[in-house]
Amino acid sequence: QNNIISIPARPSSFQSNRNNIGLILIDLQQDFMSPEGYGQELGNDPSKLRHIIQAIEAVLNSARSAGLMIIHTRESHRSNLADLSVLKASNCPSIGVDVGKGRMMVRGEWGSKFIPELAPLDDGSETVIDKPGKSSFYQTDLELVLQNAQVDTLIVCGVTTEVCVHSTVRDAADRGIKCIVLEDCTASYFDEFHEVGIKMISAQNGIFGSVSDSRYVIDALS
Ligand code: TIU
Repeated sequence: QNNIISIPARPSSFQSNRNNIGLILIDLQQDFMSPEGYGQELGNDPSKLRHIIQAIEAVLNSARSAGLMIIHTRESHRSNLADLSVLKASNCPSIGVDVGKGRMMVRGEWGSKFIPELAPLDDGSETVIDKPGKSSFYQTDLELVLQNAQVDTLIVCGVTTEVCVHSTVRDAADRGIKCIVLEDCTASYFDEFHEVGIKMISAQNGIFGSVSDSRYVIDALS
């Protein structure tokens, strides 16, 4: 197996040793992806996000076969909400509230569970990051985990493009971690935010990272 892989992307294609590449799946949890979760409580239509599930499944399977490090994040809080800032509590009053399916955005509750199609393997080999903020790096050990594995490049899938995907990718760029965001594996409740959010990543010579597509990654890993 050739360890050097090449992924077509914009603004420029990317070459790296597969041992230094990880796959990160951002917040593919019931609260955002399913009816009666937190996203819907915010006034959004969760079905707007579901068209990406199949493409992410294909990328996940191919990353597993290729032996890439796999990271799953979920935006969620402690049961006593001790990690919920006063500002977030005030902007998002439904966090911690049960409107039928359990307390929204709370660890261990239904909303914080991964959707079954994209759940981590049962054997504990994949890294799960519980995060209280929008960036996957904020108050988590993600940077340590990546450093230990010598992963300096992330293939990025998940929701939502302009919120947790953007916060994570911007934060990664400042830390010197390269992100390749898959356009067909990220989504927003707002079509125009997805479109412009993707454009913003690769603009200005890839100011926050690169943009690619699931089929290129699957081809490169196979
Ligand atoms: N509201 C919204 O679009 N997103 C979030 O609150 N979190 C994530 O993007 N995961």
